[in-house]
Amino acid sequence: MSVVKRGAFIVFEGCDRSGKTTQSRLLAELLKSKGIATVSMNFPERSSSIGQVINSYLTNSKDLPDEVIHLMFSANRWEHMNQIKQQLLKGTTLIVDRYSYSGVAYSAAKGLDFDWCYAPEKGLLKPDAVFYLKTSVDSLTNRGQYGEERYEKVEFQSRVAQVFDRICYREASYWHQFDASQSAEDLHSRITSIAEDLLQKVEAQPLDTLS
Ligand code: Z5A
Repeated sequence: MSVVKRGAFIVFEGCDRSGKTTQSRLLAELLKSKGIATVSMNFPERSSSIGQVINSYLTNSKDLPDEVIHLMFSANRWEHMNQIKQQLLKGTTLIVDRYSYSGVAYSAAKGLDFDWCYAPEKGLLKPDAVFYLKTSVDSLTNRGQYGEERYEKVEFQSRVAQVFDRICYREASYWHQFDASQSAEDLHSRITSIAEDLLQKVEAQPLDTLS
């Protein structure tokens, strides 16, 4: 009897315009071109009713207390957990653009308590790897469409970057930090070599949860 090998759960994190969407797309395209079942997702997932409230908040058409929007971002992940688990267990690799760590980084940067921010994430599926794209916030402001959404202000993004660094230290065992100022092509080839090793490594491992 053949045993189904599970897919890998890969997350991209970093400040706005650090290249997460670009690198997620390049990695997903590469894996698919090699015949590896791959699905891309991003958080917030804006199509659900919770996601639509988050979208209104991010585009500045709705105001909510910091605690409320934090819990809505988390609920948006929880509402997709079964779907994510099923995909992984049937052998599909998931490439996810932002996850719990963005939730913690943006809310703690507003001044909410770091541990309070982590609490609702506990029990969610833990990624096998997080690819953290890091560079100076100043260099990111020159990239396309910076400044259109609520959080895209330099001072705020600098605080977000500090919290991401703290999370990277806390979660060091499965975080991989990359210099996001290098070319998209160079980043892609570095990320690919880690991702390909990972796919083989995790296929027989049980899924884990955030703690
Ligand atoms: N948020 C939260 O508060 N709580 C949560 O729990 C979650 C999120 C999950 C949603 O943003 C917002 O929600 C976000 C955090 C908050 N804050 N804001 N604002 P989003 O995820 O929808 O944002 P995004 O659409 O993914 O975009 P982004 O993060 O701003 O960008 P990116 O994905 O990191 O970068 P990109 O789209 O790949 O590239 C940006 C530009 O740079 C583009 O013109 C590229 O061509 C260029 N680029 C990309 N790579 C390079 C390199 N290597 N060199 C030069 N130029 C490059």
